[in-house]
Amino acid sequence: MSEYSVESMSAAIETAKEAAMSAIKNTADLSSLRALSAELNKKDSPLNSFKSEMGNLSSVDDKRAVGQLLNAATSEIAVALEDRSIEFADSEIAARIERESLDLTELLVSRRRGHSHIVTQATQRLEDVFIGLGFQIAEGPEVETDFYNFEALNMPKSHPARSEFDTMFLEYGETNSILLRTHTSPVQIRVMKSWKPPIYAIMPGRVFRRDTPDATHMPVFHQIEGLVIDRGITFAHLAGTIESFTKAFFGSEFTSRLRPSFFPFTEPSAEFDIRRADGEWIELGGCGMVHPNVLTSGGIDPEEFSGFAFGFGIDRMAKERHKVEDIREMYTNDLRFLRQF
Ligand code: FA5
Repeated sequence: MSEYSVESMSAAIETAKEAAMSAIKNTADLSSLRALSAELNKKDSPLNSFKSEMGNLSSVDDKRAVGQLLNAATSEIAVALEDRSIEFADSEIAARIERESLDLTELLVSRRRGHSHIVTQATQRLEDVFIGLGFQIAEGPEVETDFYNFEALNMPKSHPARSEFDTMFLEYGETNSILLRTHTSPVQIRVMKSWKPPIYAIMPGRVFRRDTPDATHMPVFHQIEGLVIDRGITFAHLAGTIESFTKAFFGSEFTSRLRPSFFPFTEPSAEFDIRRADGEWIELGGCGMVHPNVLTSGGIDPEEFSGFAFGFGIDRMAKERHKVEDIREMYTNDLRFLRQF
């Protein structure tokens, strides 16, 4: 058999075709398929080189037979290249859909944002209202000395009013000299000692008493103290300030009244009540004209200056504003309760 017989060329064409077909099958991606396609279509590729070798066959019939075989192999390879390229395009589209798909039913767990407790909210609102009326904010320590909590507020050791403020003493220094403050009034003295009149101050903070918890009492609660010291301050200024505050904080349907009362550190003294839209009166705090002895304790000359002071229970204000039945509910840390506000 000569080198260029129909049989030998057919076998070689078949081998070259099989090699091309398996190379096409093994391509990993579109770019390697493109490179392989360029390789197979090169002039000197194994299959293409058979075209020139065909000329060496002796008979026309042999040339025709090998030519048909070559055309069939070439078109089979072209079809395989096309099919493989469609396969790559399809899987590329599928991967892209997978990559870019948006699941609109997916629930993202977002972090829940907390908010301030209603007593903090009330304190901040009170501060805003009083700042609007021209007051400045001051603060004092929760652990106080007997001097600031009682003595300087015209309550000497034997004063019966001290029993109303029975509190927790700390085992520190002289016996019964350091205590958890029973009201925010000691901050009045601290402000008088460090500021110069005219003084328009509010002093919010936490206070402590040996009170048994009930619907309107807590052993730890919050007050906001007010202090005004200036020349020519009268009880009318006190009443006017309290009425403007009531309307600004609770709304225009609320009104206030002052009832005669007694505090050792104010003279005259009054209780401050507000009237709700349903006609009920609620006690919110005490107030009065600053006692001359208190002005003196604070280093202010009572002959030159006069002033008024007030102290409100913030917890009770928050309770009223949000119509909470029982003050204890605000401190049980029940999220179902707290999330309402
Ligand atoms: C005082 O504490 C005075 N320092 C107020 C004052 C300041 C008078 C300046 C004059 C001049 P009283 O003990 O009444 O006063 O308390 C004031 C307010 O705190 C009460 O009206 C009430 O709203 C609130 N309060 C008192 N005890 C409790 C308690 N256990 N729980 C919640 N709120 C309370």
